[in-house]
Amino acid sequence: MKNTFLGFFDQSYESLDKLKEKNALFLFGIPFERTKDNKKGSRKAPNALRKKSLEFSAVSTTFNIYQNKTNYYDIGNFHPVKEKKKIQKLWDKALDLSSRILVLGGDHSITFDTLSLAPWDEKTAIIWFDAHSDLADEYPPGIFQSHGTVFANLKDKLELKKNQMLFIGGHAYTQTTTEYLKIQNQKEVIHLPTQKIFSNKDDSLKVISEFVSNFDRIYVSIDADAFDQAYVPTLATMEPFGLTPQLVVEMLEIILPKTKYVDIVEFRHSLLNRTALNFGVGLIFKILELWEK
Ligand SMILES: [Mn+2]
Repeated sequence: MKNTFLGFFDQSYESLDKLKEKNALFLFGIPFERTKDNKKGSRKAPNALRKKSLEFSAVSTTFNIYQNKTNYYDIGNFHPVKEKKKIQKLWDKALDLSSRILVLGGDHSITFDTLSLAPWDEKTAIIWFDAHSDLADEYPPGIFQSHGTVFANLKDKLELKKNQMLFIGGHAYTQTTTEYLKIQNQKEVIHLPTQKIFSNKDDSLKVISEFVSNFDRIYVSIDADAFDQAYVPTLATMEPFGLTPQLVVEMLEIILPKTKYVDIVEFRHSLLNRTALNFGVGLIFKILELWEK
């Protein structure tokens, strides 16, 4: 028996065919960590976030999940490789019902599993928040599919152009040199570094608005390490000098109206420190609130 995210209807994958109402939101988890060196617990996040959500009310002065026009469904968890066909069917269903998808990772490699099955054309773009660009060709050395190679893999497989890829929040001293070279001078993707957002917010928001205006459909991936370590102190790769939640909300306000998919990944917690989980749940409710506007 799974916990269902607060305010979501517990919908089994098997009964998905019966759904006919449009404007739904399908939430599902991918409790999966791909590479051995990174098996530090983000696979526990989908169920831990659901459980943590039960401590919230899902109602605030600006949002009430029980009075929204969206139909919220929690479809459960899927294995990204063994249950690929089910994830594909969820995309088909979302398209069919003009609906959105919200995914709980897992490590960042799961974004490749979900978005390589998504519908793409030249009016589709991806925006990711991350301390690192995740554009390595191999990470760790010899491994070609991991949390460090997601966007290099997606760019290759889907033949995405530079102007379809906006990377927000890079700043970490732990990224690889290959990654760094790829984002230097906006070489392979468009990059909005954290420091630029802090020092010139208005210009940065303008870059985002202009990017968004070029597309009909946007997919968003949020790595918890884009936020400053103070907000997510138990991550496998927590980083200092990261983004603040308020800045990310301001950026999401611009991005979310055209967004059909969001994933939040790498939300690792420990038994003694559940700050990241509490923050993750709050972030999810904030996303739902902004989607409702
Ligand atoms: Mn990442």
